[in-house]
Amino acid sequence: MVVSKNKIIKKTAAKKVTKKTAAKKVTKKTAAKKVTTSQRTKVICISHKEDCDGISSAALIRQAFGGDSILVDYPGQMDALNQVVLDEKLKTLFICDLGLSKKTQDEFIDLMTRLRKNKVSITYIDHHDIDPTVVTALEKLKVKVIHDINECTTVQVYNAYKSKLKDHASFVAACAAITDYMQDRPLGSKLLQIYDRQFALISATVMTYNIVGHQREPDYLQYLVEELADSKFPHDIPNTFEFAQIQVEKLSQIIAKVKKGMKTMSNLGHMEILDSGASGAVNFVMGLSGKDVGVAYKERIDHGIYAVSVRGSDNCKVHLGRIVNLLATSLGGSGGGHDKACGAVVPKPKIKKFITELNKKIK
Ligand SMILES: [Mn+2]
Repeated sequence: MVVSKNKIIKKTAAKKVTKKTAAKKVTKKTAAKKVTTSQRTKVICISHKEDCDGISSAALIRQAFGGDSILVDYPGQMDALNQVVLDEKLKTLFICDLGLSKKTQDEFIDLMTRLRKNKVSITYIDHHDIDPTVVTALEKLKVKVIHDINECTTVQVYNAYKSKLKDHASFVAACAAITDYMQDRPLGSKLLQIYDRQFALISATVMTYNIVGHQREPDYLQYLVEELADSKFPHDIPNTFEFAQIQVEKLSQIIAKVKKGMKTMSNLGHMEILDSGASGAVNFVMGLSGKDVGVAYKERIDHGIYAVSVRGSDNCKVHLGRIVNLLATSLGGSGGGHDKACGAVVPKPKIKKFITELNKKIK
């Protein structure tokens, strides 16, 4: 109870711009106090921790609704959901920027069913390819589904909850659109137009490098969510530009390593990555291989799997996310994503098969 009280006070402090908002908060606070006997008061947002879109979605949900963020990667997604199902204080749940795959969708629906039985209000906001039967099942459960494959998640959060957000939220959303390659979409492009393009590009890029470079520091990622929710520009968060410079230097070393270690098949370039993230190297693998598809994979020794990143060039005409979803699932893993950018989790012994089969399926 103390925790949620603090949260409410914080929220009020952060939002004291208008009298109207302040008045609203006070009523909420009283309401929260009264229901100490009944249980559910918590707002939680589970969001993707690996990129600017996920972190920014969590930040805008926090600005609009308060509450706490749980930041996860794809392998940790279901663990987090299984945890919140047990949370007897949970009242409102947002799930952002976390696509579902053939492997995870049934369990996801099952978890949503359990949460809905406990009257938890759920909103699922995402832009990854989704099986239409999953949307139908979620809507039947009265899970609010905000889903558009044409706009990044943060832009959709912004669009849905504009009235609860500050003006600065449009900048956070524009940056997320840039990093998800979706700044040319109807809503994303409008948001970017509000700001100077170069200013938005450098902000989005610095943000991305700070997120990617701090994947093993959950407290720092939480701090970024809080700062963005507090309407900070990336350059106003201490040391972000200095940190980005370090990341840029690391990337230039990855270029050199990819040039040496990359291998090619008829339709793709691929490489096992040892000392950086697969997603940071995959664009270089594609670009430097001269092929229209690049695959980078990194072993997760603790999980017995490979984390795989796949990218397609503008010339790539197949939907990589769908192909990878089916292929990874058939090999006992999972995966999915967009037409030209997607990922997979593949059991360690199946990685060779994954690559040769992918090479066959994309010609
Ligand atoms: Mn996204």
